[in-house]
Amino acid sequence: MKFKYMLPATAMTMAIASGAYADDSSDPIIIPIHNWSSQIVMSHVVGQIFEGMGNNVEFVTTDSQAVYESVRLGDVSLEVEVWEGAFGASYEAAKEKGGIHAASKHSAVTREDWWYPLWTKEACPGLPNWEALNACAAVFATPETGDKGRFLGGPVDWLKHDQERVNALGMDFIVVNAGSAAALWAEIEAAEKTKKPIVLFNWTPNFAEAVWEGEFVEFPTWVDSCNDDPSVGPNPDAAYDCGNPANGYLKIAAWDGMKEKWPDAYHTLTQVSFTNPQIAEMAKLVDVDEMEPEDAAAAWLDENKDVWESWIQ
Ligand code: TMO
Repeated sequence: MKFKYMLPATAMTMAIASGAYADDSSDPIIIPIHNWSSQIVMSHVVGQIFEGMGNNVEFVTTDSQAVYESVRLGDVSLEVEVWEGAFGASYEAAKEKGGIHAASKHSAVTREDWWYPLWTKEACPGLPNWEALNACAAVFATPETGDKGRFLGGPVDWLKHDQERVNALGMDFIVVNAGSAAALWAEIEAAEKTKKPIVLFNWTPNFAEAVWEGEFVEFPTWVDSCNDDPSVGPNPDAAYDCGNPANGYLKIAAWDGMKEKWPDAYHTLTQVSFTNPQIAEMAKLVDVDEMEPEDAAAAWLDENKDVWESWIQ
């Protein structure tokens, strides 16, 4: 990997001066990267900390669901953002097979769900209630969706099961998936010009909350087995009839073999924990300030030494 950005100087100096970190294998720690900004920046933040400790690091772009099988098999070493709503099921399935565990849990509390910018409420005053949203479905109709409302979902690999939810709750909506996270932001920006009502997928922590005031749609409350057990949730005959967790976890997953192969990097990974504002800031550096993820990570590390320096043994 190219060293085109500044390494965290303090960690680097410490490693050289103390001769520490010799326990770690010189094989690269492989960090997977996905398709939303905070995950990409955070991956580089953690990677640059490891590099500062003298480790080799490689980044690979991977599917955000299949990655849990890759971590389990040791093909990639870790995953910095395991969102309960989007990836809880894939993570748990891999964990059950063995080879992957949670090395840390961020202090951030997460939510991923249907969301609207606040101006949408004028056209649909019963919001945020989902039944009120459904009564307003026609407000969200487009040529593409006929007389049904259009819900703009995230990229398909986030696997939100939105169409299943629409079916299970008998909603008059059609789900259209965006090709990228950037397409979601472009859609809000375009709607803002005329204050057009829209409903789309969004999440927190994210940069968006500092840019557009908005609210999540309140669906039937999430219950753990809602997506597996039809009898759970308001529709006794269908799964996927709940909202996503409103207070979801955000974990860091690691390959079980990491502890033995890179014990010092692993120890540091177990210390990593970010807050909602810290994660929103990482996304903002890319999505608002238009920095390259590597540069955003270097800038974040430079500004926040008090947060991460103590994570290095
Ligand atoms: C997986 N995501 C945070 C984009 O919802």
